[in-house]
Amino acid sequence: FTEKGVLRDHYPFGMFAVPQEEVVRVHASSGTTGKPTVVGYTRGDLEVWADLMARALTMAGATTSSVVQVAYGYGLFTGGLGVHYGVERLGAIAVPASGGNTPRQIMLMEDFGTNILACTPSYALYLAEVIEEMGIERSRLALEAGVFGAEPWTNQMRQSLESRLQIKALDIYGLSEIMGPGVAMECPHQTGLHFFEDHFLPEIIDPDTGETLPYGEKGELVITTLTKEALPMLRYRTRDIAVLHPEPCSCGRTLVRLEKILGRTDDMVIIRGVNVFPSQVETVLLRAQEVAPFYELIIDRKGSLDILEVRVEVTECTLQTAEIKELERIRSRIKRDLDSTLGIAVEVRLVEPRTIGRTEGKAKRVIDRRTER
Ligand code: DLL
Repeated sequence: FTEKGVLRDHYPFGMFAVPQEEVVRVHASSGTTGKPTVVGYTRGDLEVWADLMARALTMAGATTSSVVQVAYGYGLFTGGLGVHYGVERLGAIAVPASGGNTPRQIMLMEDFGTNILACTPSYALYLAEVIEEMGIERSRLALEAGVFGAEPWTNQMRQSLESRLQIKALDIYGLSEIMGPGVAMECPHQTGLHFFEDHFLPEIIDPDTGETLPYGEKGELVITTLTKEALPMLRYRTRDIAVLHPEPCSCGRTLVRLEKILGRTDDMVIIRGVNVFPSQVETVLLRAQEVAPFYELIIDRKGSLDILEVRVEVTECTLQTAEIKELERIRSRIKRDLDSTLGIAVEVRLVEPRTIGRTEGKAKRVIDRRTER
């Protein structure tokens, strides 16, 4: 296996497999501690990347007449430039909005007739909220599909985004170490992400033993690049938890399908010995009509006991109509639902609308106070 640490150990360019003259671009992902992880591309790598991103956008329905607003961050992050060159390769119009300045994003969407929005699902949710607040009628927008990725999101979040934005919300997967966005992409049938096996070989392993698992079993995704030049990877351990399905999709594609990523092994929190993924919490919260999909998990320690508190915003409508007794009923119903889904007792706190931070990029939903001390 190749582990993430190897790139850090050979920071910045030590793992490049070609002479430096052949490298034409670098990207980097911000590590939580210290130096970032740096990745490099030859001209050939950038060609393949643009092709694969064009393929991914085509799966979302983009054509040469589409307008694609790229609201992933431009810069060292692979999201912005990665998607951007795919849009140009396809021949659609790229709107390099980058992340942030939300009212302006919405103005561009309306004025340019944006058909496809590419950003993180948490930013899409924030955009949806601001569109509603600005009172913009949906008929003034030409949005058809969203190409959402870079962080885990659940099918419940998909339903929420699809109904609020009235679009088809599709999942795109990728990681800097392998390329960036465009390693796997969902088609409108939404039965898993088609893994671009002509360039990347996926495997699922048991993260504890390293043993390869058969199709259909849940484990850590491991990827080998087949065509990368500057930074080839052999059996790279992504730390993402997923399942692969070999049956062809009803869209006709035969590429193996990656089930929606459950989360990262490093995002998994262990509370009193039980493994909890933020996505499991999201699934439960989004079933409740009275709360908004803005939430965070706060982990703390009382004495020797770990406590998980889930904070979730109530909707404006709930706040205006529900009495205190009713709010308490909502809270305890959500708590019961979380307790039984997660298998541990959690504390639930309902908070006022707009009190949980919004994000323009990847959401940070877990606050671990145990490590902050
Ligand atoms: O997030 C590349 C990307 C950009 C993908 C835009 C999709 C769209 P990194 O910053 O290196 O690269 O982070 C990679 O993000 O290992 C996963 O844990 C997570 N991730 C990426 N896409 C998804 C997804 C980009 N669709 C890490 N679902 C990966 C769940 C995702 N997690």
